[in-house]
Amino acid sequence: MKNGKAVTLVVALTLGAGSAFAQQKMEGMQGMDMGGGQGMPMKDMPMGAEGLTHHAIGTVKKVDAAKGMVTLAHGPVESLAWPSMTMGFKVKDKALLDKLAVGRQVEFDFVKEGAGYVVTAVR
Ligand SMILES: [Cu+2]
Repeated sequence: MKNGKAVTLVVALTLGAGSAFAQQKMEGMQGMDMGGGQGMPMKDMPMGAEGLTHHAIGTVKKVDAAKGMVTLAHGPVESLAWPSMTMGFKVKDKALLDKLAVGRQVEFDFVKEGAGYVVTAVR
């Protein structure tokens, strides 16, 4: 009987300690998951990049006022490690189209938005 009680006590203690340990371990793992969440900036990176404003100089090639799109032959963009290229941008505000006459060379700011890039300012 005495031995039986002792065993039960030991088992209880062990279980208690075990569950406490398991809980700590789980908390540790949650902490690690949060760390993984910090590693997640991999996933969030596009979002982070989305906040960045990039600058470029380009020549207006085409304007689609109805769609609020402009095609620009732009120079290298250091912040994106882009070479020169011709590509389409959306304009954030159609009023910007006033400054985007075909053939004009412009200095412009743009941001990543979803899968595309949006011109936010034109100088
Ligand atoms: Cu480009």
